[in-house]
Amino acid sequence: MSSDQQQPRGPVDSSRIPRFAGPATFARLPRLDEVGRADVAVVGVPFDSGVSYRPGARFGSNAVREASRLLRPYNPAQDASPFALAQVADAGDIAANPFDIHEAVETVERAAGELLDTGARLMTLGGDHTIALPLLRAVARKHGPVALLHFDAHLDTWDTYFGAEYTHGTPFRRAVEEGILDTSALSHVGTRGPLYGKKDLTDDAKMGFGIVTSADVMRRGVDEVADQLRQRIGDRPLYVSIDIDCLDPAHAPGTGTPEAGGMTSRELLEILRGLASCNLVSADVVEVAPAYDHAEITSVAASHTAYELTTLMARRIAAERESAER
Ligand SMILES: [Mn+2]
Repeated sequence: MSSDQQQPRGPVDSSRIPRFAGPATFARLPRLDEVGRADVAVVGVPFDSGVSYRPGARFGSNAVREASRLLRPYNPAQDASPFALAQVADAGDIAANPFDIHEAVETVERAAGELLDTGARLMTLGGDHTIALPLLRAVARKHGPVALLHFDAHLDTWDTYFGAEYTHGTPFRRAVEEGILDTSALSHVGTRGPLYGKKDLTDDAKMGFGIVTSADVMRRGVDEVADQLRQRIGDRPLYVSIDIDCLDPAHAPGTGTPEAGGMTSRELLEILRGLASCNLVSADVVEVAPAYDHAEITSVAASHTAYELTTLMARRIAAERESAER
């Protein structure tokens, strides 16, 4: 870090103020308005009007913040201190209209775009999966079509529900139609569970998606899966969208559309750590619905997932800064 660069302001010191005291920003980090600007902005989108089954993900953003109180500043699995490598700050919530999905989608796109314009990468805490579409629109406006790694039990490339184009089961079909994804590098990971018909899969493949099912992860192992994903992504700008229902209900019961036979949280975290060289430009973790949770199992898993993603972004930011100074 060069001398003119201010040392990032890190989390509250938990040896002085207990972890369970004070307001719950993500990982006890400063708010964005306290630090002025951020390299990584953690932003909530408490919106769940796009769900097809159990509602409740509107409470996910703050549940993940609460569960993130126990995150510590050094990440040994990636040998990095993300909050020292880059300024990470909590940007609060985007206030999306719960009664008007079209207006909510516009609001999220605009607010995400404003944060991206400050130079921040986004670590978004949902909210239901509908929000991935406006987030991708904002990211693509900055980076062009992006590679997408989509962790989910479901494909989320269905066309419409009840005639509605914007739902939590349709964001990636809309994104392909809009040309905001790089269709040479699209992957679903953790896919499983019953579908409406085989056509769901053939339609999805036509859009360019590759599928790594949860059974593939178990059979091939996390290292091989991460290697293959990394090769497919290369150095393209990458967006990672994580529906917490990619995890087995044993690891994430608090979600809207659970499916048996999913990945463990250990497998998810290890695959993410295997993406260390990728150019992760922004990410989301969505579909945490705390009312169906037990003992914060789901929000703890989501907070650690967001922590690994934040670490990936902070490492990339530090590496880019270093190469620019050379
Ligand atoms: Mn989803």
